[in-house]
Amino acid sequence: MTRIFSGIQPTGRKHLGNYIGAIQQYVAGQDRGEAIYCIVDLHAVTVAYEPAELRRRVLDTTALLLASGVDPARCVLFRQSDVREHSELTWLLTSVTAVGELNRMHQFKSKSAAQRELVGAGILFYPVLQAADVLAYRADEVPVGEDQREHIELMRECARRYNARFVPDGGTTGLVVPEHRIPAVGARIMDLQEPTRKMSTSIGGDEGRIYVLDEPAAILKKCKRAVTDSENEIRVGPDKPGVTNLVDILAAARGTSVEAALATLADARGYGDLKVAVAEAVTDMLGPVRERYEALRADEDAIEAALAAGAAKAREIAAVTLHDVRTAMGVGPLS
Ligand code: AQP
Repeated sequence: MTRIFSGIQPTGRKHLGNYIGAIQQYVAGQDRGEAIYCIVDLHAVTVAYEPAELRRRVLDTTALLLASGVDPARCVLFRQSDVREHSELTWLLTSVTAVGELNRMHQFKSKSAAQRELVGAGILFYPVLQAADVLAYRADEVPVGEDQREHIELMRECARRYNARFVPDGGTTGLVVPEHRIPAVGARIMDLQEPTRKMSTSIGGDEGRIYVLDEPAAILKKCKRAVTDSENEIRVGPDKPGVTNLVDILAAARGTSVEAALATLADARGYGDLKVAVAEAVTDMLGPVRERYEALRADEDAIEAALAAGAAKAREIAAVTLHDVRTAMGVGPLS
């Protein structure tokens, strides 16, 4: 059975890009294979943060996943720091990771430039931790948005190098080289105010991003104010980033192709109609999530219990990989 792994940060409020690029795929993954999802609190400490807020955000993000349809009965859902094997494997994988590759990562460049006081080494090592997250489970597939392509390529290279160096006979104790799985539509949702840049948690203002928990009125307002162009012609293409983004969002929210979404707009009177259609489709998609969220978030004991049960299952899998890696690398006694 295909093993699927993905991690999501407990930072900030999740936006439409996170929902379409990642969370929707998590829900679908539960029907396609053995799905393992984790809230990556160790990744969140690589930039400035508040400890009490981090703990709260983990619960927020877990409740959001549950409200979206991630079901602990059908997947393994846990908090990254509860499974110590991630940290240990990160260190071991540094032996097969080139510092030059880490230096070249776009996210490292942009996030280190954005730090005001301290550029922590964690920003540089972030992709190694991400590699350890996935490789610890010998996952076949990683459902994430287009922006993670570079990081997935790096983890694939880590796994290949590890196998070549430490499991040269190609035996079953090696690491699995995972595949990147990006959604057919909506792999890169753009900012509504600056449609040449991806919708992001850390860059841009609230008016450019729709939050998963936004009320319908806020969604409509943001869609109506979305930046388009002066043509009033509904078509997609690189010369029309604003309209292309809106049509992409419409297609992803309705679960159709871009062509099908465009066909339904044949009678539209212009961008006004397009924007209202987008707002309606997004509201229909996110409304049920928002309605379920409050009740789920209120029961912190239930969230913690679900995370603890998930961590126990995750640890069982990761411990086997760590045993193999330690043995192959000559770390610790033979067992
Ligand atoms: N604009 C996007 N379109 C499609 N997918 C996206 N993702 C992020 N932005 C878009 C996908 O969302 C997942 C969750 O990412 P995360 O919460 O773990 O990480 P993040 O990097 O903090 O989220 P952001 O919004 O991308 O924050 P910034 O811009 O601050 O780094 C990932 O699978 C990602 O591909």
